[in-house]
Amino acid sequence: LSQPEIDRYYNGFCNRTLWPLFHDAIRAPEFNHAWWRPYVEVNQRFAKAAAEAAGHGSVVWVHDYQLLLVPRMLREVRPDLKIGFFLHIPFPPEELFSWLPWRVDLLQGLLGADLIGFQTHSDAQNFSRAARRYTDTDGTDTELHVGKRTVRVNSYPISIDFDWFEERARAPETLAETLKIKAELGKGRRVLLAVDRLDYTKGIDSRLAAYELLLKRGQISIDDCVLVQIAAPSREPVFEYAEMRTKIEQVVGRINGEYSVPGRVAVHYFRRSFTREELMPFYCAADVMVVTPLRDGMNLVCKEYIATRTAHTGVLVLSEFAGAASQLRRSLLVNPRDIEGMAATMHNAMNLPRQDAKHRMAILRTVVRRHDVHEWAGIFLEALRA
Ligand code: ADQ
Repeated sequence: LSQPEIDRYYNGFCNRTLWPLFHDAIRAPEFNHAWWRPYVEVNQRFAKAAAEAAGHGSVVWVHDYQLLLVPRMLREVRPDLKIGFFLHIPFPPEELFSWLPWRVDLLQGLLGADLIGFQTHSDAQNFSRAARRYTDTDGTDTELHVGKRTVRVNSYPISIDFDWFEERARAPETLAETLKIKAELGKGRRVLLAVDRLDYTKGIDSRLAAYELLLKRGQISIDDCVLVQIAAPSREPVFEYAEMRTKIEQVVGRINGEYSVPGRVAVHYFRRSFTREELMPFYCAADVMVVTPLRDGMNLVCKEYIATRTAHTGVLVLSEFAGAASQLRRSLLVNPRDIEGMAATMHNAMNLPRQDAKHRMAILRTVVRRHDVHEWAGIFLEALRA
């Protein structure tokens, strides 16, 4: 991609129009007509490359909101292909989707696929409703008729490589690193952990506010707990991201300014990328994992945490607005817009009776182990080939 394409296609249409709109319009989406042409052109480039690479009658699997037009473009030149599409982010309800000046083009783009997969049942339903409303498609929520073709629509909740995380959690080097991190964070302090891309959908500021409230009320003290926030830099050229970063860093500064003492900070904040291997000992050291997005397609961080809990210890606090919430019912579910409620649940998580915590974690582990990423890919591709 050229720099103007990165500005208009990627930072513009993908990340200032589609991303906020598809995440409940948490930030106001921009509808800039100068971004549409580059979006079409880049999608055309991907479609052309795929058309050239794919063998006769083969399967092509297109991923995510950056390529919504590719299925149709590809079908026009290669009707012999089996085309699948998977959306990693939520599909918005009709009331929001209808804001898009290009709504018909985007729906028709997707309807070029044979099978369209979403993270959750309600995402799939939102799409089918929008397709029936704005295109001349009819059918049910799971089968749409487009001319003589049938397009299947379903939910396929994405997952992780459970075995990799579990094995890695048991590795001696991870155990050694975990003990080291625990000692450095302070013996006897319970560790609350949060791991996100620095994105306004992830609810980082609300989580910090809830933690600050607990400190302020004296319900917790820095002697008995510490919050570790790992935040990977993301989409920095986009204004809303830079703005959010400043805000979060101010809040972290304020909390630490107020509550830290020499050798004991209230919030450890890391704004850099960690590899999977580097994240492991943090997952293993965490007594409570706090995953509180305002909206998230699925969220894999919570599943990774669960996979590392080989002794069934640890408690997951999870937002109701993460796709993962519909699978992980035994986590402690929170509404991230309810700071009081979230503070209460975080407090509860830190004090959950051991037996209750173990019971919940055992069930969560069964779910993630059974529904891992291999199952996800297998089921989707099998359905596509059928
Ligand atoms: P993301 O919004 O990027 O993905 P998420 O699922 O939480 O969100 O994370 C994806 C991967 O990034 C995970 O493996 C995680 O460990 C890693 N990651 C996150 N923060 C990190 C950090 N600070 N440092 C290092 N690694 C970090 C989109 C959707 C999600 C959906 C995924 C997959 O927004 O809802 O779950 O795609 O479909």
